[in-house]
Amino acid sequence: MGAGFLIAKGGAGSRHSKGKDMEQKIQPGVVNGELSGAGLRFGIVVSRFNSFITERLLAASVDALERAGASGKDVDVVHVPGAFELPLAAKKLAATGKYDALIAIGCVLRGETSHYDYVCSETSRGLQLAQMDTGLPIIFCVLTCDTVEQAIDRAGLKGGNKGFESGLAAIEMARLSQKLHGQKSPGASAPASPSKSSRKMRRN
Ligand code: INI
Repeated sequence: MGAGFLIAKGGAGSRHSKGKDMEQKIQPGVVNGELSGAGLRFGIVVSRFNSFITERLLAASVDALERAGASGKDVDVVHVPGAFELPLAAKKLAATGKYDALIAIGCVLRGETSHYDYVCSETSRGLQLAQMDTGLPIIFCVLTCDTVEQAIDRAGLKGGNKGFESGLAAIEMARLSQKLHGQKSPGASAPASPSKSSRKMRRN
């Protein structure tokens, strides 16, 4: 259902403006991804580094998927050593064409050196690149925290659980992708040929 907007034809002060009589209601189309996980397939890539946090995020993520109707048999979990390895594993999973969305789970804690900055920036950049290259939604569930207390808060304590949020985001993006796939204006001309990655990811 579209939200209503009032459009004043001619604009205020225009010589065509005839006040309220000229106001016209239009209903823009709004596209949302529903939160129903039934029948969807998910891949979760999770880092072992700081596993006392990442395993809590993982449990909440799976919980969200299952509560929204996804089946356990449709959820695969892949472990990697650390956050830095998440992008490559995610990209390889995406290339299988088996999944409707992926979730990348990690926890990077600031140390005394600049290592943290490299891991954070390359992990986020790599995951975004993998998502854009493959066209498959990849949910970013990587905590980047200054302290372990901040991470604990976001893995089931004061700040809720970012893992649960990531499960819901994966479902929403999977459903939205299904809807947006192939949508084009009736007047638009077809692209010359679909890219290799979009051909690979095409589903019914
Ligand atoms: N990996 C993490 O997932 N979290 C961290 O906090 C972290 N720190 O601080 O070093 C970390 N480092 C390992 C990195 O992700 C790679 O696994 C490693 O460099 C091997 O490529």
